[in-house]
Amino acid sequence: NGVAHLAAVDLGASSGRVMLGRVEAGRLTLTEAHRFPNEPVRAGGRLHWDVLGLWRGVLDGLRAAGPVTSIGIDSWAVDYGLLDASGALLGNPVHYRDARTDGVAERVAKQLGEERLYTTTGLQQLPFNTVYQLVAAVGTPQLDAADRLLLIPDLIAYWLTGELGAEITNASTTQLYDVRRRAWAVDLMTDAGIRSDLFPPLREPGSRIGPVLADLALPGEPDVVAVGSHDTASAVVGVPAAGENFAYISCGTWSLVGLELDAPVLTEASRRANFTNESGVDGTIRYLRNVMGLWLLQESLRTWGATDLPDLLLRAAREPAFRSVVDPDDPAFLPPGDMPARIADACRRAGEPVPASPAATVRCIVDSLALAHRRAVRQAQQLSGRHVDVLHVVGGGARNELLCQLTADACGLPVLAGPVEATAFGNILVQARAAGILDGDLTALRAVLRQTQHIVRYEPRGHEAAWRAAEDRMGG
Ligand code: ADP
Ligand code: LRH
Repeated sequence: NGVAHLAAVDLGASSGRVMLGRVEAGRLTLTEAHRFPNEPVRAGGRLHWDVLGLWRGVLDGLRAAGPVTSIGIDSWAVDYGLLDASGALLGNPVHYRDARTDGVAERVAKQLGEERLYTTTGLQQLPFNTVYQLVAAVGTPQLDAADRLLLIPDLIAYWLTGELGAEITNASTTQLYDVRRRAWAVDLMTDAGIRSDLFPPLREPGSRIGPVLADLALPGEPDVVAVGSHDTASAVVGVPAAGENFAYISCGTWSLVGLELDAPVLTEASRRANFTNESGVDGTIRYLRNVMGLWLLQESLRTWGATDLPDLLLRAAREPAFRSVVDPDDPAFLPPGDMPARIADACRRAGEPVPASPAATVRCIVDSLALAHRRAVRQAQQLSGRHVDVLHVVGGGARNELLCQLTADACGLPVLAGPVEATAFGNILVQARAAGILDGDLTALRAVLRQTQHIVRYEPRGHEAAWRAAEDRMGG
């Protein structure tokens, strides 16, 4: 009857959701079938993901979604589960914010060479890249016993279908993937002391993974289809851009700030600025920087036991601008903990006034994030030679009016905010094209979103000199 139902499983660092997409006559609507919290668990001195809790949420969501033709899965990057030779999961996946990688990146980068790492993989140095997690685990009984490594969305796909594979957009975040050859970087693995036989064959977004196992008894006997399984890859597909000259911020737990390019930028200047070249859908490159993002706010709310974010943001909007600014990318902010205290410390160290209330702390976070967005948007343009005239903000942060307006002001660009669920949209769009229900390139897929999604526009209000002065105070 011309109506297709497709399910997107989207596991974010703060919540997981199963979204039901309905495609009819070139229009796409999305409804939430199920949402569940994603709360890390500390056990035996390690921070873990509750992967079985997430799996239960996925199954509950897929049952609630009803019969679908296909299912696509995406999640946060870099983390993995290990399987033994019988396919059993060995232990609980470790969270990328766990301390086991402390100091490892520096050591490995020195051993392998920072330039070689960058020109091979194109990846920014983040302490938790998969390569560093694996080097930290070398010699452990668990890694010795492992037969296969599956990144989180590939693990969920394995449990749904029994098929092993590694989808390329997420494989590209391991720092063990050759961005130009589009293949596993086997030499790097060997030189880092990591067994290359752990890694399953690569698969492309849009390829069919397999039918859902019958014993799961999901409605509609769906297939699982590979999508941009890195959530940021799907989010970028879900950016409702009209042309090429746009920048984006996928704004959730992280702010992923950058451009969509046709080819990686592997220059020395790009490496020094710590810009990443992650592989995207249709051979594109996500040229971006990780900015610490709304994690700063999430951890502050957790510390305060506060729940009313909209009210806090209203109060923050009435606080004076730029009273205190910090560099959000300070590594001190990476691990879980008392974020307001760390922000106060950072202010003290930099000679900035210490925020005296939760509203003042929130204002400091939002001002500082807007400044970090400005820095990254400008650097991305300089380093790539691509000029942009509009900035799309997608993800949960698109609901943060203060952040969107200040980001427009800081960047001197109009901000187009929404959709909040860009990742699920990008996931569904790639499935719909694989099923032959939609066709065309990314611009054509994005046109479907522009027809149906409510996008809020924020105009930049000027004050360039004040933003420049605040950026100087942020340092970094
Ligand atoms: P992730 O995929 O990393 O889990 P999301 O894209 O779901 O993240 O975004 C979550 C963030 O969205 C929250 O940390 C919060 O800051 C922001 N957010 C959610 N709801 C609102 C709201 N009503 N107003 C402002 N911000 C919101
Ligand atoms: C966002 C994200 C980001 C990665 C981080 C680990 O959810 O996938 O792109 O850098 O998580």
